[in-house]
This record gives sequence, C-alpha cells and structure tokens, in this order.
Amino acid sequence: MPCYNEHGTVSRIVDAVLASPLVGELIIVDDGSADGTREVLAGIDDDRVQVILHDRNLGKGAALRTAYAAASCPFVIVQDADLEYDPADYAVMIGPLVDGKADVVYGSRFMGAKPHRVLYFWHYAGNKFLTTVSNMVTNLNLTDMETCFKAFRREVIQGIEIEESRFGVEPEVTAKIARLDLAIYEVGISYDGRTYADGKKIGWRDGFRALFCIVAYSPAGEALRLKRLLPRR
Ligand SMILES: Nc1nc2c(ncn2[C@@H]2O[C@H](COP(=O)(O)OP(=O)(O)OP(=O)(O)O)[C@@H](O)[C@H]2O)c(=O)[nH]1
Ligand SMILES: [Mg+2]
Repeated sequence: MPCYNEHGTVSRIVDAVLASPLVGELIIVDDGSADGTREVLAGIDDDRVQVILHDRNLGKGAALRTAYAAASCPFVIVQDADLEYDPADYAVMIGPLVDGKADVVYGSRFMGAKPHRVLYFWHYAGNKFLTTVSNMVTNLNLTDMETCFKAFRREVIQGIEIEESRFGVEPEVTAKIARLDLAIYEVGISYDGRTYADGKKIGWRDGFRALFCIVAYSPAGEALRLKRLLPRR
C-alpha cells in the first residue's frame, strides 16, 4: 500500500484490507506524509502489518519499489490508500493466479457488472487514450493500463526493476511485463473514484509523462535510450 497524505482514508482502508481472509501480509510504505497519516500508521496493531517510512516524498513508483522488495507472500497486489479500490475484489483478482493460469492480473475499471462511480469524462478519455497507445506499443489488449489493481506472482514483480518513481510506474511495469513471456489476465472490478475535493492528486502532467513512458519503455524506446530525455523527478 503506497501511502501519501491519506489521513482521511488510511485507517478505513487498512481495516478493510485486514478484514480480507486472503491477506497474509500488508506492507504500507508511507511516502513522506505530513498530514497525520504517520500517526495513524503508528497506531496499527496487527502482526500482518509492516510499515516502512520514506524520509521524504518520492512518489508512488518509489513507494511500490520499496514495497515489492519487502514482499514475501506468493501473490502481491497493489492497494492504494484511498477508498477507490475495494479489497472485496481480491478474490476475483487473485483467482487466475491461484488457478495457475496467470502470472499477472489487471483489475479493469472499464469491464464487468460491478458498480463504477460516474466521474470525469476527460479522465476516462485520458485513460482510454493512454491504454490504447500502450496497447499499440505492447500488442496487449488491455482495457485499463492505468489501474491501481495489479496483481502479480511475487517472483514476477520482484524480477522487474522499477525505474519510474512517480505515476510513470504504471506504463513502465506494463511495458516490462509485456516483453516477458507471461500469461496476463484482466478481471472486472468495482471503482469508487474520488473527486479532487476528496483528495485526488493525479493531474494532466502525470498524463503527459505516462505517454512519454509508454514510448520510452518500449523496446524501440529502450534501444534509443529515450529515458535520458525524461526529466528526473
Ligand atoms: N499523488 C501521490 N500519491 C502517492 C505518492 N506516493 C504514494 N502515493 C500513493 O499512491 C496512491 C495513488 O495516488 P492517488 O493520488 O490516489 O492517484 P489517483 O489519481 O487516485 O490515481 P488512481 O487511483 O490510479 O486513479 C495513493 O495511495 C497515494 O497515497 C505521491 O508522491 N503522490
Ligand atoms: Mg487513487
């Protein structure tokens, strides 16, 4: 669980995660929060929880890099610290991994019969655009590349070097798994999107960087070392 300034939601989402019988461990990486989140984390009393603190804010990708390295259970899933993604969906996410069919499962906000909160059209269009460009480069047919709900066999994600420290991690990981000989599945999940008033932080700059990352982490982009052109953040 990457976590940055989520004081309003972190306690509820941690409770919901720990209520799932499928959770063997919960690794929370606090990414330099300064809004009281750390105090909430310090109060958690559960043997399954490991809290790791970043001294300063480094970004979601950096938080995931830290968390993946610490994981020890056979299957790993990313759970954001807001309430947009529901731990009740873990069973459907983990199903293809447990069945031995999948190495990676993406939870799609654009598939299935589960409830999806209706929110910003331009976010939806941006997501669809980024997913489409990513698919053109990777030749995968995903419906939701940017989803937070990505589940992996632990060896798969620990075998990938995460270079993007912020939201560019989503296209980076997608590009890197696409190059490996893996079985990738998608399942429909529910989505309770939050508004900017509720604390949503992603913005249009993240979208531009995601677009660049799709190209930079493609085989051609890697060969041309396009990453050099990315401003470091
Ligand atoms: N925005 C942001 N989030 C971070 C950072 N480090 C860790 N996170 C966590 O990463 C997760 C995703 O960030 P959000 O701000 O929820 O991003 P979002 O716009 O909701 O994106 P989606 O949930 O993928 O739609 C949350 O759990 C954050 O707390 C950071 O530096 N910035
Ligand atoms: Mg979110």
